[in-house]
Amino acid sequence: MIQYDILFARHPANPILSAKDWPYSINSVFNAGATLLPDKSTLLLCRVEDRRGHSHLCAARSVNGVDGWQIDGKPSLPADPEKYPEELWGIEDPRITFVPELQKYAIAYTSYSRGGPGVSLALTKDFRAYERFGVIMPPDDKDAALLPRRINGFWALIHRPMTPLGAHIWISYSPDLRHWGSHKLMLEARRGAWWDANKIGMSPPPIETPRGWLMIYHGVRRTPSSSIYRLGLALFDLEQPEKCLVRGDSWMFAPEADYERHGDVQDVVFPCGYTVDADGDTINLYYGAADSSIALAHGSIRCLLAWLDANGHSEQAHDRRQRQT
Ligand code: BMA
Repeated sequence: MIQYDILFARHPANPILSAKDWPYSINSVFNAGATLLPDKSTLLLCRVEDRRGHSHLCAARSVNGVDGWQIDGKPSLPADPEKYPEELWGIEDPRITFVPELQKYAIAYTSYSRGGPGVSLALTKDFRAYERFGVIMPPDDKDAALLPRRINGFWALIHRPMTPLGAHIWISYSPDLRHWGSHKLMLEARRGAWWDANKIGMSPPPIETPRGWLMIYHGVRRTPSSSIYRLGLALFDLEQPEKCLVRGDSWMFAPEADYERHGDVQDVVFPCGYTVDADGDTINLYYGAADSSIALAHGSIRCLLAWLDANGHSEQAHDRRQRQT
């Protein structure tokens, strides 16, 4: 008998996209950014790894977001190391945010440079032409997304720099999307035996709800044989997003299905995007499975918030408990 809440139900057609669906030769496709287009069709900007091991981004479009994908016949956003040397070893893990003020989609992605992964930014209106900003957060940094609107007049970027103390989630602010500062720690990896000890990162861009920014984040548990990538939830203040209101104790989604447990990298579920249905509640989460394919799971924003209330604590309460134990 299952004794835990199922917040995301896997689609029976999973995995919905894999290398065999691709119109050109690739190794694998996973970790896709997602958005709805003006005609309400779904666009996935997929991380595609070629048979050198380098990644590029390729757009796939579908009317129902499940099947009938129209996949670009060649890389939609290839790495361009001639102009952007930081893209030498490819570009990975895009997160898409539609920005109403700009009437453009912002794509934050990982550039794999000689110095490690950094965060790059591009804008697009149609996922055909892209305006590249280059690196906005130098290595070692990744797992980034732009918030869809300014906070107190400034653009806000969530990202995950590596520090000697661990891999924690930060937020930074900018007047123009190019110059970034006011860096603030947003969510810390826990320590010890926790499922999200030592290394966490934002997964898809946060979901704006009336109660706050709802974030799905990944926690990496290192085991003697490998790592397990699982997903948890946290809620942040709408106008002061570095302030965590509630954080879930346990993970709420983890590798269980065969396509999540086995592949190029075992035991990985890694969502970079979602769409929300017209009801404003149903969330369609697109996630990379075992760095080998793209899978889909459905949830409810209302249920995610209710689960946090029942299974979460404020960060202050958490700090207190850490001190007591
Ligand atoms: C992370 C990222 C993801 C990848 C995951 C598991 O660090 O690089 O792109 O899916 O590792 O390999």
